[in-house]
Amino acid sequence: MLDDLRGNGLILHHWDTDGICSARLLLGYLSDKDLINRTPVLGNYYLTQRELEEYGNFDFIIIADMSLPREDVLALAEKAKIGIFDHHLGREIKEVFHYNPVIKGGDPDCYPSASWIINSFLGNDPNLFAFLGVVGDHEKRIQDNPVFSSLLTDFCQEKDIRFDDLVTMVQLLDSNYKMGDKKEVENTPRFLLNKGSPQDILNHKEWQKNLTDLTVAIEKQLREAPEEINNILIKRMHTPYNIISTVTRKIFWDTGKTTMVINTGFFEEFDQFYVRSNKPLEKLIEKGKQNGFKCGGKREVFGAIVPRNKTENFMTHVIKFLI
Ligand SMILES: [Mn+2]
Repeated sequence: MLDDLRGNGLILHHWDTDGICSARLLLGYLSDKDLINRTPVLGNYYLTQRELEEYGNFDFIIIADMSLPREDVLALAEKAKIGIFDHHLGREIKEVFHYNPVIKGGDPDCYPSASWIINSFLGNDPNLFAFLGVVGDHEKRIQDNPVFSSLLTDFCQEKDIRFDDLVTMVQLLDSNYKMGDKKEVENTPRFLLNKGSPQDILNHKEWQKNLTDLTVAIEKQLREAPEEINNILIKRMHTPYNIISTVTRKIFWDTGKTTMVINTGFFEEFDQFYVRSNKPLEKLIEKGKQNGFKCGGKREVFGAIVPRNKTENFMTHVIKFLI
């Protein structure tokens, strides 16, 4: 798919470390092409009407680490040749090149990030960007993955970096979307193309400042304990920072209990909704999509953007599913 692309190209990628590293790897491989990279409106797992129009004139579009709605992909495919590289759950979109081993039945443990999938597809040896995407999506939990924990240990030894440094790099790369800085998210893949050493990332002054501010905001949320209904922890918060996935992870990993977080402070008219559970969430994702909600996720994660007046009702349905 990547070897016969012509004309103007666009990479549409997730705003997190995995998405950024996926874009970095693709930009490197396609360095002779006329190519830009963009991320959707931060927090949106779909494209707005405006974005669909803006992206309607490219010859090819590569979507990385995002499970965009089928109708959005097909709208883009009217003009552009499309390639999707992803590891999120969902249905295969047969009309385009859709490379996602997980939806074809592959074991998610063997495909822990889009960056890993893309790097293998490109025929590269494992490298910093492939591993950063993996650490980004799993953090310390990746050390429980038998295959990848030993790959990571070997990589760290060979490059003389510590696993904790990889985690810090992820936090720095993720700091831009959490601050709501879409432009900087979009600048980062090219920054990594030109200055992509661990030190370049670790010593980036603006990202370090972001991290300090975010740590304060996250700790503030974690200080107020969640309520508990039927063994499910429910945390409501009102913050302008895009920290819902981080807050959910922390509560879930600290308690081991199914965790639901609602943030009413990020969007104007919508609430952010996020669940982490030991229970498989595939069916919940499917149900949400059938009911017309903007939602998605992976086996252990469910995220949705819900119109404010529907949030309470939506929450009741999700709790019913979870207990
Ligand atoms: Mn990912």
